[in-house]
Amino acid sequence: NPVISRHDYAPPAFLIDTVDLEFDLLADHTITRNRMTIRRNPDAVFTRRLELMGEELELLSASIDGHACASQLTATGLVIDDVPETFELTLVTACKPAENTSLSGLYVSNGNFFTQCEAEGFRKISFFPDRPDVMSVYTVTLRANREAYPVLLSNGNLVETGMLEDGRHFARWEDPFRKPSYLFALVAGKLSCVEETITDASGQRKLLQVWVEAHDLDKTRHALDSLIHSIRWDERRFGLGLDLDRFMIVAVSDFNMGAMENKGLNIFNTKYVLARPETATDADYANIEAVVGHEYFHNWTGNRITCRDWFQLSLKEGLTVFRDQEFSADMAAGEGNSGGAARLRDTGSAHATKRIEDVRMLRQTQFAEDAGPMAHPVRPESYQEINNFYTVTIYEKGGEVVRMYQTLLGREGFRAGMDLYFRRHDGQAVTCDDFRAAMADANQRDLSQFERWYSQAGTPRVAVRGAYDPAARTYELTLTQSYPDNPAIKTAKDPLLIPFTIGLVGPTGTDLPLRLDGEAATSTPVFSRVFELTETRTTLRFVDVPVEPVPSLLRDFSAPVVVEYDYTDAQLAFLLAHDSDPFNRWEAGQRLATRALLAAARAAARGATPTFDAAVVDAYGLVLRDHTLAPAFRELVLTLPSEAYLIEQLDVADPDAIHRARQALRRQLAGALRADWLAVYQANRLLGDYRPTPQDAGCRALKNLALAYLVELDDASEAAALARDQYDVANNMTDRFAALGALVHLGGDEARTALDHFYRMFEKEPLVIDKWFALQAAQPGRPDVPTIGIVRGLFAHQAFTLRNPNRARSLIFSFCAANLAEFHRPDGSGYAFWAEQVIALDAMNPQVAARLARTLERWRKFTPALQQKMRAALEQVNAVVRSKDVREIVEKALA
Ligand code: B3K
Ligand code: ZN
Repeated sequence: NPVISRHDYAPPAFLIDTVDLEFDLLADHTITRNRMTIRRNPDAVFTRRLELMGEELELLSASIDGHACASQLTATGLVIDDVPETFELTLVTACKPAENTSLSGLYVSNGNFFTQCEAEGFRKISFFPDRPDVMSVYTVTLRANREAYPVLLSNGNLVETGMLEDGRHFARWEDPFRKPSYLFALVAGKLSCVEETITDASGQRKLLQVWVEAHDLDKTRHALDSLIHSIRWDERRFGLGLDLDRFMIVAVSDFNMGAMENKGLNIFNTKYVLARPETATDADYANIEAVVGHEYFHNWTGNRITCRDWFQLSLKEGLTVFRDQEFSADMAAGEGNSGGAARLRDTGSAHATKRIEDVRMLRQTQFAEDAGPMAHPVRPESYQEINNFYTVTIYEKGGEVVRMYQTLLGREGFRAGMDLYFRRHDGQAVTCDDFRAAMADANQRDLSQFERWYSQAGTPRVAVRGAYDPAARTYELTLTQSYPDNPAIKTAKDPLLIPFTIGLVGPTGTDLPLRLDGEAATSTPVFSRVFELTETRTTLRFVDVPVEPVPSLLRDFSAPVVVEYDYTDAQLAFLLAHDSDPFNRWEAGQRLATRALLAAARAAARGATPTFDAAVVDAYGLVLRDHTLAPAFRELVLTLPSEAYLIEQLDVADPDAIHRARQALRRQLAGALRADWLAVYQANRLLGDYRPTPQDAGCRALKNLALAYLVELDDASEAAALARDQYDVANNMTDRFAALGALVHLGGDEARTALDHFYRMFEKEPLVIDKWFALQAAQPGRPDVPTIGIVRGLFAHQAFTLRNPNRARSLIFSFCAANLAEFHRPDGSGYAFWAEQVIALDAMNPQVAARLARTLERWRKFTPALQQKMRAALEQVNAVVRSKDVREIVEKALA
């Protein structure tokens, strides 16, 4: 594969001011006429050679200013020599949407047309300088048979519609805003919509639509509400409004990722649109709100200001992730609704709940990525296939980097930086440096060191030591930054500017006032402070400290780093019970459990029975019984660190030992706290209609966690009865699916009966059938029935297809990525299955194949016996792989 390097960036030789596209849509042969007004770019190296990118296109004609012109097809596109300074180029091409299984470019799903252009899909639609720094004004005319394709949509505003001969019709759309080709979209087919007109903050009427297949109309309300909330939130929080007369969301069931922010015409995976209580879980409701928000927020952070090149991807993705996280947190805290005081009481903990969920996911996935062969900086130095770089580093670590500006500059300072960013760059394609400069200039701050967060890969460690001097009443914290070894990382390891929030907790559990040596005493004491670490080693000397404190470090996870501090179990139990920072309360519990689980896993790997001392159980028991804590928070604390997270904490991981250790602790917690679990289960049953509010969702989560613990008991008959009853009476998918999960965990005839019942009940709901596949693929194996047998059986099920990414993910990814003990069975059966599926997908849909390929990239983490089998599977794939997507992943893994 050729390597694309950031340092090779050069401005485009030609600029395209307008693009006029006409489509004659036919599933097996679509004709596209593309008329572009082009001029030479004065800021680029002079050339008369126009080079356009194109893939899988048939060129029917090319003309300049109305005259046919010579052109040469190359491996990557089309070249036209001796072009004038300014000219109009018209290209007519054909493509084959029905044969397009990659779901990139123009394709057909359930008989309807859809497009996906980011990152490089537009070149499958027409020859074009398909790069984000070429921004043009688009006019789009769609022509198609009216009966088969009654709805014709594209970006911007609808300006004309009408009938044509032969039962065809047309629609013309104009997008007044300049945009890069990756934001182009069209949709055509049999779709219905719900719509609502709202008045925005400036008093203008805006038409909002959610388009779905007719039978899904009853599942659109939540997405539409989420869109309205997103619009209101961006007006309030950032003063940013909707800039088009209409905004459309379209749902499609065949989609490679979550959703796409095409200007005015967002295209979504159905999974992030469709919801009604009977079919969608609380998590689905929350995800829909988050993704609708994310794509809507892109309209300013991504579309109005876009990326100069794909190395700057985090400029829009990290920023937009940060924005959607803040939106979800505010919504959870009741700020989205004119909601009453009752909701607002919970504000602090609702924000913390969201933060914990986000950090948990960051640490489990991004920290792992940063420690493996695909490690890259937030602004990568090179790539082979850009689609492989839509990573958790670009998105989630990028989001943390944006959050750190806010932590360093304060909310108002951050807002000033955002305002300046829009004043300077609206309508432009810019870089991460431009964003940092806006933040620095708006706040008169030197943020040059902060650049390292963009250029250096790897997860920093901050080792902390504390020393109390009772005579001097001082407490000294020494913080030392470093990077762990990862041979895949070639970037510098210079000290970072780390915002590090600290509190000191006194023996009664309250925070002590913070004053550094040399600072004047203030009348209003501060109990939590952001310190800026800039050197390899920083010493903070606190004065007037009356007693030895327990340090509460990196409160609210103020930077994406690993903190190393030698807490005793007693100190962790103390912080879990008292820390005023809810994030660190949760963190203390996780540290306590992680330490116990790792010790138990090491024992299990040696063949010993894992045991746990009472400290963990007692600490968890206190939280379980603490009714002053929000249920959602208790559920998070009482959920043990995941197997994937634990694997990352070990030098040599044995997934089976980790699984057995974690199961042993679950069983011990179940048995020791049985009465409490039962009480919590009963106390958190909700009566009445389903509401997807964070409060209700928290109760359901805690209740269902209780059920999951109770089915671990040796005598699970009581739990089985609860699960059966819950399954039967549930008025929502969260409860029904949790009960089904409990029954499947118990196994036997009851599990089979429930699974059959569930399948029949939801046969016509593909998203629910995905859950049905996923649940079975993720179930623990039994000695006589390894899960791989079940997975292979389901692979042959009539409802299974590799073509639909959601379905492929539900079965294959749930097994390979979410059922680690079974996937890593010592016989290598999981790896053989993995190799088969990567190879099959590689020929069909390289993006999905490459994602699956990544589930084996951490192979060097495991025991030698497993490593050897994984390497063999990787080599097997490497020998036959065709796409550059999978090749890049597998080669880097083996390197
Ligand atoms: N920008 C798209 C992702 C495109 C992925 C291309 N492989 C969705 C999003 O981040 O909002
Ligand atoms: Zn995005």
